Amino acid sequence: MLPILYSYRRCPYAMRARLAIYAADIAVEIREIVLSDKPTHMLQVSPKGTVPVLVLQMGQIIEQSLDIMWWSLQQNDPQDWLVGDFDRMQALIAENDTHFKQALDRYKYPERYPQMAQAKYRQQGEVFLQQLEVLLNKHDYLLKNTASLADMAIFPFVRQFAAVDSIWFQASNYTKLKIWLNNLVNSALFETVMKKQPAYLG
Ligand SMILES: N[C@@H](CCC(=O)N[C@@H](CS)C(=O)NCC(=O)O)C(=O)O
Repeated sequence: MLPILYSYRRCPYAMRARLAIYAADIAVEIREIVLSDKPTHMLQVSPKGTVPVLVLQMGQIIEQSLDIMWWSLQQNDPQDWLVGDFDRMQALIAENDTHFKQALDRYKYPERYPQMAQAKYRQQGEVFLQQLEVLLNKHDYLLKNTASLADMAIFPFVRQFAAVDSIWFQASNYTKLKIWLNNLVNSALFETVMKKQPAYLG
């Protein structure tokens, strides 16, 4: 039996888990869940009810996307995603997962957060985009000239941010960020992890 990955195609956390699993060339059974009808087995092994969840053969459960990335790359890291300044990778990912993700949710669903105008939420998110642009002026990826864990953990979220108003994003001055995002989104690896899967109802 293969390890099982409970996943959701469009979830950026699940995307980054799949990116690491495929990069590490680990065979898994992908179970594409329906968020409104989660499989019983998934909820039994991980009652918090979020994807991704990785169930290993010995019954071990890994239920945070970053832990899944970390576990996968420790098995096999052919593209050297873990090579580099680990503290900086973690700091960037932490910024993504807190302030940037919060701004992204508000920018994406302004009707749920009527306290401020959508443009304000975009400005909040742009603080992070500016930080990334500075780094990408120094090298092709965030920490070096090849991708690291930080790029792979972050770009699915920047992709969502860019897609909220793609005309605005394409017209923006984030020159290097646009190239970076374009390369990652059009990579063979991303194409592979975004292949459609039939829904698993369990
Ligand atoms: N901290 C978690 C966050 C995962 C998460 O929030 N996933 C969302 C989908 S993008 C989810 O499963 N939400 C549950 C729901 O919508 O019912 C991780 O890194 O894996």
